[in-house]
Amino acid sequence: MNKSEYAAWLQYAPKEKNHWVKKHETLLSQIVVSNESLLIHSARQELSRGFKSMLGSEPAVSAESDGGSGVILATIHEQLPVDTSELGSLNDESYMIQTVDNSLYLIGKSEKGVLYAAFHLLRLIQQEKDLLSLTVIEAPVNQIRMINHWDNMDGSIERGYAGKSIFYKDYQFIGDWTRIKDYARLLASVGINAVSINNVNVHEIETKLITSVYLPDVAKVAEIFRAYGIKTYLSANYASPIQLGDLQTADPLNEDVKSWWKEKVKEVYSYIPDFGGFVIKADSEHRPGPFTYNRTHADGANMLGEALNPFGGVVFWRCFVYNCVQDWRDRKTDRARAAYDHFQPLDGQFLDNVVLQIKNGPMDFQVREPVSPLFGAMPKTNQVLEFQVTQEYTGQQKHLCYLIPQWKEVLDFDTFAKGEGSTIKKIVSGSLYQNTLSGITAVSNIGDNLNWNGHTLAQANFYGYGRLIWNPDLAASTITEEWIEQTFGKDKFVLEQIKDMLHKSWSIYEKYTAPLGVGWMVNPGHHYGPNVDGYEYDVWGTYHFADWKGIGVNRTLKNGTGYTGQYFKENQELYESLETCPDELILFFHHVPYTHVLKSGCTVIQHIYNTHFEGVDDTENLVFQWKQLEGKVDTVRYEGILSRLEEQHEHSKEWRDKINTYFYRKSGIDDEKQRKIY
Ligand code: GCV
Repeated sequence: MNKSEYAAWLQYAPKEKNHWVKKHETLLSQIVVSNESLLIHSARQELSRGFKSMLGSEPAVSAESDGGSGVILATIHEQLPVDTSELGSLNDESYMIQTVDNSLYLIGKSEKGVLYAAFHLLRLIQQEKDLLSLTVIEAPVNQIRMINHWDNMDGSIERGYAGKSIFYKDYQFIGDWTRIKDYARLLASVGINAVSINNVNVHEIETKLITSVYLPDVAKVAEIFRAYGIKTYLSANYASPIQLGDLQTADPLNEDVKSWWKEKVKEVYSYIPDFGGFVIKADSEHRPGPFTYNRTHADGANMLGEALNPFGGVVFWRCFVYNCVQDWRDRKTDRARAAYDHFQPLDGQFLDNVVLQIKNGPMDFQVREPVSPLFGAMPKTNQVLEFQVTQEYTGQQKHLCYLIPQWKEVLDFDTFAKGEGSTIKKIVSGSLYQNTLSGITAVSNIGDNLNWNGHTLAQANFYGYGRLIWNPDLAASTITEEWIEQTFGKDKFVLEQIKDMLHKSWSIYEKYTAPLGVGWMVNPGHHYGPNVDGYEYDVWGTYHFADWKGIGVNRTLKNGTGYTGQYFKENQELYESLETCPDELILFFHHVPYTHVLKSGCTVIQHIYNTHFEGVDDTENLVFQWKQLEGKVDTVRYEGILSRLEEQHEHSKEWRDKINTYFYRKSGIDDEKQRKIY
């Protein structure tokens, strides 16, 4: 087994006896821990493992310091020679790392803080940072930091590109608890504190996850995650009372339905006392929901909220609700409007333990979309933002597409909901409206491939997601450098090369795929590869409306679908006007002639040609850049990444030629530069 792929960023690579090691080896030779409770035990184990692997010898572990140098683990409740008052106003997951004399104190406000401090220290050691005069104070900005799995119990993963599920096979739990523990280590190391372990499309067998058939195994998984500070959640089938019980209805206002859920929740908690709650996809893409009974989403979510409330459980209610059987001839219905139209009028009607889960954009995780206008538009409702780490529409982990820059753009976006500065990151962290529950969730990109992510460089999206949602103000470059140094070591050239590749990869992917924010243009079903009209005459509401004169969706208030009207005034005006609408979203908001001149000075058609040629040159260059690292990265990872980059380069040509040819044939307009178009 190639350990380097599997270890991801927790490499703990053995160090040369260099200057840094000589300076720090005494400090790292002893761990002092007086109260080794569950999470502190995990922290201590991880430190012992890391120190041993990196420094070559197992650290001594004792309950009391012998007065010598060492790493001391404690919570603020212990007697300490450190002023911990700064943790007073911070939340329970906060911690400090402080050098005092010749020792290093890892102090958590709670046990969980100690665990996070331990992983922070391991990160610093991997990066060979100075530990002899350290003061760190950290608290997560977002309280909910979650991962959603779309794993099915047959072992498949909906939109999974890294093998099969690590949880299930043939409708059973696999029982490879070691792998799940290693997964928990990766999650905790970047501060993830919640995980839902099954697909939001809850099929027949998975509906039984909340029954005695599977709950003992769910409890085992929860036990592993618990030791790493992670709560376990399940996606539940809204129609469970019908499918599992003998009720004829799932009407949320029906007393029998309410009692059924209350009993069901009680049963779940009898197996898992700290169970997190349910993720619900209702009335979405043919899933059952309250609409069947003429009830609202507030009725449906609150009914589950009431059942979970006595146990402290939470309902994540997804807002991905739209008409998925649209007639393509109908130019009025606009899928982008749907979430806002369904949910915004319900503001203030949801219980405190209900959180609306909203995708970052109004459509579906395209390479470029505007930010969903629902954020900030429901001040009295808890909201979490949903990202997609799995690269469904961004190259399926065959193409390199580093998503941290994209997510940062989303988080920094100003909604103007409460005047200037009402950024998405303030809304989802709960600081703008003081919501009781808030944070960020995302669809996982891991599977049972040895390297977890299919593409080893896609590990950076997993790592970066956790780090970014812990603190959305972290610079993308900081996150990237941390990841590279931990994953590939401290070689400067390796660092610069990989960093450069990662940072331009989103833009490269955007160049050779669907242009100017219009999205889609993928093969239906599996969503890999170009197909300009793949969804054009279909039911999904994802159209580009290209004809011989122009392309794009008119979403203006003036004479389009009116979608721009869902934004606060500043953004409404920005998008409404062709003059001010940013180039990269022009076709999302406007239908324009191919000859329309962009702010860049290029016409739309020439932009399409240029970017598609450039994109392919860029993927060729990615291969070239990676080849410079031969001999500097171990062979298995070197070869694995090279073959993915080569595949990306080949496939980008397919994109270039199909898109360019399509638009050349539609428009009849020549490429100014006379390049080869078919
Ligand atoms: C889990 C998109 C994906 C579906 C996914 C859905 C969702 O439509 O293609 O696979 O279903 O989003 O987020 O519920």
